[in-house]
Amino acid sequence: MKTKRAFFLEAYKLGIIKFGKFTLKSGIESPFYVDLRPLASDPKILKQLSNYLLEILPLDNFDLICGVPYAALPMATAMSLESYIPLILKRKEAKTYGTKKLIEGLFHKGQNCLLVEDVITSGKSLLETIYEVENEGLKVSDIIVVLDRQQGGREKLQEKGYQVHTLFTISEIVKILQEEQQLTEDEVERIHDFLGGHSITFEEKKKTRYEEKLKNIDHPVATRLLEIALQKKSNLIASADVTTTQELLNLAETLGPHIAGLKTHIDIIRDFDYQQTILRLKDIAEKHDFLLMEDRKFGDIGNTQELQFSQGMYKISNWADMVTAHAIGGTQALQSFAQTGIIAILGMSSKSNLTDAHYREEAMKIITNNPNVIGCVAQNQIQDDLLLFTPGVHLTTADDDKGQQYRTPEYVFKKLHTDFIIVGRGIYKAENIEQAALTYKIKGWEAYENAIS
Ligand code: 5BU
Repeated sequence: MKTKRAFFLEAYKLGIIKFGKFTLKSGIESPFYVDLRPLASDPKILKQLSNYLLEILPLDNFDLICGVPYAALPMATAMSLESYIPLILKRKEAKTYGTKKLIEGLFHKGQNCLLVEDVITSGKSLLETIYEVENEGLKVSDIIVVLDRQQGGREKLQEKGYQVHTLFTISEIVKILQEEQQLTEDEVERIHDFLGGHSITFEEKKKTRYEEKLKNIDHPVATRLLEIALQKKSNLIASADVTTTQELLNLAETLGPHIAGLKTHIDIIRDFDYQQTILRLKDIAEKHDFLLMEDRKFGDIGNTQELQFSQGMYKISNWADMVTAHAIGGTQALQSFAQTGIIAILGMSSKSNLTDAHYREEAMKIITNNPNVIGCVAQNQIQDDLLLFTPGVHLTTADDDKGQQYRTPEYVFKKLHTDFIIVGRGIYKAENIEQAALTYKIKGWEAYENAIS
């Protein structure tokens, strides 16, 4: 069997939990909405689910299985098929004719019946079912629940002496989705406030305008980049992940008028030559007014980084306006880049990376004291006196097969409050690269304007 986490992520794709603003039956506004019924429409998932549920139960204790109508009925049926524990069916309302039975199937008094429920909130509907099942002379000792919304139901039932087993809690799920970068920190905070019984607001903070950022950030490179963005109405940084000088220069020349910056991985150029590659690239950058970001991702001790930055054949210090660097080497290591604008890597876009909330918090402490850090690469909102650069942007959000995860410009501006989108394959792999760059430029700017208004 796959891990519980992997199973959840697959089931999640069926749309069983939604995040946003929902008004519950009680009139309360909730930041999430759960409906596990779609699970029954995927036989493979339903079968797997029943096995996960059976795995956590003391199966020898039960003579019968009964689902709380309706959502748990297919789950109870699947569990019965997998375990050979006989199923009984509880009606929602007693028949008004014939036997007037409330419980259907074969059973006799004194048997112990396992109850199955999809979601437990206050526990009210479960208590009603328990009462009705017990009324038929059956015993209920255990209840299995797929998802505990953590709103007191479990405790209430346990106080009454029932053993409640749960496959997932909402906190567990929120943690998984946050780690998978499916939820922003704002959303997570709101959910925790809600679960903690605190009042919540759904108002989303507006994204800070570039003009405002210009006032808050005084590094000359950041100022220049923001000025270019405003003047060109472009927050697009094209990632030039090509492997020859000619391709790099062609890309720079064609995209130049539409971009605020060009991001390079200079060490992937096969025919690198300082004169031919860099001096010509520099000319094009000047002609079309865009900045150069070398995505070197420095991650060594200070002395080595200094050498990697200024020596060797690339001589990055001579030409890059910005460089990317990990904060992993600590405060002093991050002082290796003279006045070049540092884009510190806080969170990566790839699947199962190690830049979790704790890492980001510690990295932020290192970054904040460095006057040359002008911004971060991150997949979450960051403080207002830094620029946020977000790679992993594509108009279609299907991930690649090497762990890259994509989001749309709309998403990253609205949810992450990004300042600059970094787009690689979405542009340089397009049939018409100029057209693609224009599309990303326009979409990026529209998304920015929507996020600030
Ligand atoms: P893509 O083709 O749009 O997936 O290219 C993204 C570029 O951004 C590529 O050069 C990566 O090296 C770079 N990148 C990234 O994708 N994710 C990250 O977290 C960081 C950099 Br840091």
